[in-house]
Amino acid sequence: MDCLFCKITAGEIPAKKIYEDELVVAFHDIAPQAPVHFLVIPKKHISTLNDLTEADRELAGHILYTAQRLANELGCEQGYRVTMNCNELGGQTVYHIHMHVLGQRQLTWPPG
Ligand code: D5M
Repeated sequence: MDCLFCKITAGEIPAKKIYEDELVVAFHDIAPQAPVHFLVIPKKHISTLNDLTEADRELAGHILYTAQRLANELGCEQGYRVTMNCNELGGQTVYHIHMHVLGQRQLTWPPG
């Protein structure tokens, strides 16, 4: 499968990895939108949030928990944002689900 994030998971494309376990990988975003901006992805290929199934409930929780843990480890304890863009109108450009974690600047609302 020609998937950028599967290739990062497999080590075929380099990334600045922060964390990895049997279920997820976290790495710095290549185009950071904040002083801290990293992505948490499942190793399993799931194209969009709409493709999550009942069987992925634990994995989805693990992605969120990993995001929280790493955000705090990277100095975002004063606040941060997690985002998952879904499909074209949601702003998704890479079709392997990923949770953005942004921190260490004042984030505003609503997003664009
Ligand atoms: O976000 C896709 C994100 O993926 C976007 O913020 C850039 C990032 N990206 C793209 N290629 C790479 C590589 N090679 N390393 C690290 N980060 C990358 P989306 O929510 O789909 O718009």
